[in-house]
Amino acid sequence: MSQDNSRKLFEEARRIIPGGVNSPVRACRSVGAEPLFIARGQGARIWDADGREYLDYVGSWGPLILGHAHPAVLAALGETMASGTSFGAPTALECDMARLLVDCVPSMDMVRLVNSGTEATMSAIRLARGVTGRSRIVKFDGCYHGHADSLLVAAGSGVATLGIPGSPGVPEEIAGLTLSLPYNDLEAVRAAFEKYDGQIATVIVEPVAGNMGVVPPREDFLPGLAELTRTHGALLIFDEVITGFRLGLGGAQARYGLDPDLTCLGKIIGGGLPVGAFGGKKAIMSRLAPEGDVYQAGTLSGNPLAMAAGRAAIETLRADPGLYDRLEQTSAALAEGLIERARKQGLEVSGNRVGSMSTLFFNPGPVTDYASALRSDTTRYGRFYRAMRERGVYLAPSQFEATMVSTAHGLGEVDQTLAVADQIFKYL
Ligand code: KE4
Repeated sequence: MSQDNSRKLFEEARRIIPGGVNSPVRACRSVGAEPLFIARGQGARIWDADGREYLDYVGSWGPLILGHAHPAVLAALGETMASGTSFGAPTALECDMARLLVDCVPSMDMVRLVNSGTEATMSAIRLARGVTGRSRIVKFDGCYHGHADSLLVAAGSGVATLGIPGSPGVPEEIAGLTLSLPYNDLEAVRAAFEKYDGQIATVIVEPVAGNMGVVPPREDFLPGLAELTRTHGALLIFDEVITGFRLGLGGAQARYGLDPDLTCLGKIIGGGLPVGAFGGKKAIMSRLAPEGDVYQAGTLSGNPLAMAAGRAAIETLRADPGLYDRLEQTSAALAEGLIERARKQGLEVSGNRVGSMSTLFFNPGPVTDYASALRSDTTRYGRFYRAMRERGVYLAPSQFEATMVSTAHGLGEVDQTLAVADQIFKYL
């Protein structure tokens, strides 16, 4: 079938929106394709502007753990918008959402709502710097925490070498305050604290990495970060924008039994509407204005529509005790099925999965950090992406993202996906 409408829309978009998209990865450049313009979604499926149907494994990059247009979310939005869309004043909905988050996320005593994951991590970093009086921060290669200047930093030339700007426009003075270290490398973190002792405000980490493809933490990694930050008077920030409510109601911190000082959330907690949140211990969060002196603000923070959609999504997740087990089964069937079929055709692949987030790497593996992830055959991934999309399966347009399964996907969708992949692996 033609893709005339998507192509026409893309031509129009490129004249008035940089690259024709409002977020770079959507341009599909790394997989040698043009973006599809999506017209609608329902459950596990989306339809493009030319009416073609796809099984969707992007899920809006994570928010749609319940699938598209979930009835509970739509009902909550309809009911709420009838009373108006924004007031710039506190609402009971914000108390409901804050209560849900502090009840579900073990480390949270208090929480502040914002409008994106970037705002959440940027604000958490500022709070950690304000509370500790220190300026340096530690992040990890391959982890993405949004596009705030301090976090758009590439690794320095060697381990424990100060960061270099990851983008034009990020001043060296800012990038130079960030250390980017290899994920899963506790020795590198230990060395950084020894070299910059007393200067590091915080370590921010994706407790399960999702932005270099899925990379789980080594067993000692997260507990080691907790111990090192505690010993050196730095704060530990878990960026759970992806893993929050994805890996369970308590996210990765509940799954691995850790107690970070601050946690950043996003995606799922907005039910598909713009949202972010950061929260943690009362003694830390109380330093935020207007109670404290660390400034942070937002016109639409706690927006009623995002709160209503997020509350409906979280309450739906909480109401079904078997939900995460079913997600686990569906995701395991998909991830293991893809690896098995690819290897049967002689392809060198490996895979990582935690809960309902997984990545098939065109890489013999194991993929344990960014350096090993970068050894993947991204050209072959591009061929895989394009062939799957032509046959109605919509994957992330990058080897370095996560395949997201929703509650709307079942073993029927998995079988359909594996049958398509099987045909493609034969000639990939
Ligand atoms: P946003 O500002 O895009 O809402 O969130 C930034 C962010 C923070 N932390 C983590 C762990 C994240 O994964 C993200 C954003 N995720 C990417 C995809 N992996 C968003 C996709 C995009 O940039 O268009």
